[in-house]
Amino acid sequence: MILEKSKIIRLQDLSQAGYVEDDKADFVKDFIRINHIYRSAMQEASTRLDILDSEFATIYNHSPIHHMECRVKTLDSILEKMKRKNLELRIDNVYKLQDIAGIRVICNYVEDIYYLRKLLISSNGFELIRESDYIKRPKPNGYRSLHLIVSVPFVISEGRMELPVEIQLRTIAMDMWASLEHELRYKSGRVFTEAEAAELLQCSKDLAAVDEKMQALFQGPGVGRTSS
Ligand code: 0O2
Repeated sequence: MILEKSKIIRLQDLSQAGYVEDDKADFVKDFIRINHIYRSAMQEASTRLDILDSEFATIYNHSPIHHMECRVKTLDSILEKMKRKNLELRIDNVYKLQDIAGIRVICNYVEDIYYLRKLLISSNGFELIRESDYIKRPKPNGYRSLHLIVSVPFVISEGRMELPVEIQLRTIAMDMWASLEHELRYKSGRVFTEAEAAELLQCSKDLAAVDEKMQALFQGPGVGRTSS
């Protein structure tokens, strides 16, 4: 199942939202084009992941992907990130951000994440640009996921293009922690006390232990990924 969080952007939507004004006008028009091409790269990558998932399920009788969520970064979020990175408001600077198109792949088990990684980067045309393994080395706050930036080739009416897509792979347990931590931090604009931060870190460790136990249960004594 692929859930797409962002929708197709039209100039009239951005005009209504008050974006198409003075200094931002040219940038906003170019952004619509950019949104389309990144969406194409994202769809290409999510389709490839979906195919790999089905193939895996056919051979091993186990589907590694629980579900996927896709999004192209919103204009607000791009503007905020460019400001944070001190990038001038020019469209060529948008290409310096490598997470304009993003896919979150929620897997059943930790091992599924590394199987998918291997399948994805050995599949034709997809090149790994950058990797951050926050599963082997979780962030100090407890955040765990495998982040890949992959260069994705695709074809549109003007011809062949290649753009980076950020792929975040995580288990259901890792996703639970990240979603709730994000909800607590952003929605309520909360700054965690030391005790709360320690509690969140402990939750992450507990969930990592659950992931390990579920993986062991899945494999069971003598129950592996046998071909059906
Ligand atoms: P969104 O809307 O989720 O995309 P960057 O800051 O992006 O230049 P880098 O190294 O790419 O640097 O960032 P990082 O930290 O590897 O990964 C950024 C994304 O990972 C975030 O995207 C989150 O989706 C996720 N992430 C990273 N750390 C945490 C965390 O502590 N908690 C949660 N809940 N998610 C995290 P954005 O940019 O927040 O936006």
